[in-house]
Amino acid sequence: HPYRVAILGATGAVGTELLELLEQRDFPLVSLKLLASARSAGQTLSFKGDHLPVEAVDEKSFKNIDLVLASAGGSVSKTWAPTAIASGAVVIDNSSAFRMDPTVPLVVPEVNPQAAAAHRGLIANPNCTTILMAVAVYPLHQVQPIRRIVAATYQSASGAGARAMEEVKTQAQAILQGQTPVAELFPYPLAFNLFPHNSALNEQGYCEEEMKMINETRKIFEAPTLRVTATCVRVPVLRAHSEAINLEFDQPFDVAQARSILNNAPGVTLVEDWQANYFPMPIDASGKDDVLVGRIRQDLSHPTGLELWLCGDQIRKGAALNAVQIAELLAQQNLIQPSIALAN
Ligand code: A2P
Ligand code: 11C
Repeated sequence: HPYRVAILGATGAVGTELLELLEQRDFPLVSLKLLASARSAGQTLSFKGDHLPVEAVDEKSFKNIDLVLASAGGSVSKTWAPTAIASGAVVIDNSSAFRMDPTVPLVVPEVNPQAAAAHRGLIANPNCTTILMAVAVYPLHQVQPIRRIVAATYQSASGAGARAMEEVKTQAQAILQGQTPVAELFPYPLAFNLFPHNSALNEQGYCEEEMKMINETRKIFEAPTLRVTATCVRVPVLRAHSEAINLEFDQPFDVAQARSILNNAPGVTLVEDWQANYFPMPIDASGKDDVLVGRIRQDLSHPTGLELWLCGDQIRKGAALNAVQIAELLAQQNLIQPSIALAN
């Protein structure tokens, strides 16, 4: 049963990756429509040897579309997802707009594939940093419930989109030429610098990115009282996010057992060469499907604590790949149907 698919935000960092993954993974489609803003209308993008036109999204864009992969930001999703669903499409949304809506499944296929079946025409793809952490931490949580997670992130420029990556390169060139770097998309120069994640701060001093890690992890794990705290930082890496994660359990967690669990966990590759001091790095994670995990060790400050380090391509597993995996899951279970969207 092949599907009529549309990508909303096709020209963006995640959109172009979606296109590549649909081709590589040979997703069952009969047609592919590329949608973006009016700025991009007339451009073409290549797919399976064809040059497909990019169209400006409008009211008629979702007619005769079965599946929409949306990655054009929260406000664009808020504007267009209802239109797409009303015309019978199932939407997989990469934005944060609907993630915490209790009627919307928030899915990481390695963690909670069962949640997808309850969709009412829309499934949310979690935040990238959250997905990477969930993939690495859930296999341990299944063996022994986690009591508390303390995370620190090192997030690449690509998390802010394709243009943000260009901005860092331009800043680096300026600095190397002895000029003053210009910050436009980011609030401050990122090249040869870093800063706490620049999303909006709440009254308690947490930024949105940190609150996403807290709230989305609880929803995905179906653990509403799980204690999670995070400090999110933007670093001058082009692609792939890194995270230092401290886990606290009720009972001591044997390090060898944790290593063996993660060595067999879906979506995880263990990268640990203790002799060579070689562990996951963003350059190794870039372009890879798996989350790279290493430096698994006993927390010396806590008898039931574990430390680990991970890197993951947040455009891929953190966004586009996770969305395509959700689409594959829906296709396998015959859950891409207008009847489902419209009946609810
Ligand atoms: P466009 O290239 O026409 O601006 P990124 O996350 O890399 O910045 O990409 C954002 C994606 O969302 C791009 O494909 C962008 O298209 C698209 N987009 C941004 N604003 C709109 C809009 N108002 N309507 C449709 N697509 C949009
Ligand atoms: C970043 N993770 O790296 C963010 C961007 O919730 O989808 C993506 C925000 C989101 O800045």
